[in-house]
Amino acid sequence: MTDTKALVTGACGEIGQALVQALARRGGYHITTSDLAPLPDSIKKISAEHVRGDLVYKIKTFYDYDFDVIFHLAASLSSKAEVASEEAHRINVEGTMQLLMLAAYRSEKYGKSVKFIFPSSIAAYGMRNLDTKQSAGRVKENEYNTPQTMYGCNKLYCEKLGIYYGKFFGQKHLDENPPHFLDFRSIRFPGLISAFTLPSGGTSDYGPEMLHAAAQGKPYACFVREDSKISFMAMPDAIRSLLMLMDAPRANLNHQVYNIAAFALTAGEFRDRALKAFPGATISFEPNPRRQGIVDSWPEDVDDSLARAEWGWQPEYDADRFCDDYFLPEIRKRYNA
Ligand code: AKB
Repeated sequence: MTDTKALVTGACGEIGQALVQALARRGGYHITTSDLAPLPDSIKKISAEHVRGDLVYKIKTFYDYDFDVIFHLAASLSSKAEVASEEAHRINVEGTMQLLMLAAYRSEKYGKSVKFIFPSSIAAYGMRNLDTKQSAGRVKENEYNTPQTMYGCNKLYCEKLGIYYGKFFGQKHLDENPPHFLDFRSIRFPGLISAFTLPSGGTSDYGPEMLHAAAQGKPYACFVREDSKISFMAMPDAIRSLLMLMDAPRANLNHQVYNIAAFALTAGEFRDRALKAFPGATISFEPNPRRQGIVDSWPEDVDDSLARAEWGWQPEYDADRFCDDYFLPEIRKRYNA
């Protein structure tokens, strides 16, 4: 059997590194990576080829490749996108658009649907104010689609673009013998926490930053209020969800965009967990108005019943298991804490 040909963009990021390692552990994948940065040691030996540079300008390179599946992870995250909005639009929207066109072209021309796996985000939601956020509870995919950030607008629009290229491109669905469309599948991720890498440029970063700082005995000033609440997930669950969605038979999927959830915590609850594990930790709260505004606009939690029903999603790590079975054992090894 020939290997599945996979492209992973944004391969040097947190999800990228963990995903490339997971594909290699599974075996049977020929992995091409792309990123602005050179490959880190963690995945250097796994990538068959690394295309370095801005996707918008590098896209021509990929027209000669025959990918079965594309994981398009490259993105400028929410906090960074607010200070460099034009650059964020280029990376998040134009880069995605170029790759969708490539996948749509190849799907149609070679009669084989390319799978396009797109990580969207809880940033696609926009809660009008704190009262709405608190009363909304677990939000469904089609509710509160009024993002208040550049990144959220980019993610929501790219979901729509993916659905367009996957179902309606050129309005050819009217044909009697429809051509092969690209197979677009997207997950709205909560904040992700890895024991091995640290995020940068995001707004949910306070969760992982606080825990990593506590483990290293470094003081941490959290940039959101203690009562700020959003949903989070352990990185291994996030990677498992991407693989599960890739593997799901198309016939089982009635939607293109799925929420997934694991545990929702306030920043204060993060602090309590950090102090329990590392009693000497120094954690303070010094809210930054811009980043606070972003977190206040995201829902407290999401309803992931569609993902559970259609492709069997279930997180392995709730807040306790995340701490006890994943994060703390790994982080203690890493920092000798
Ligand atoms: C961010 O904070 O920008 C990301 C996200 C929630 O999509 N981690």
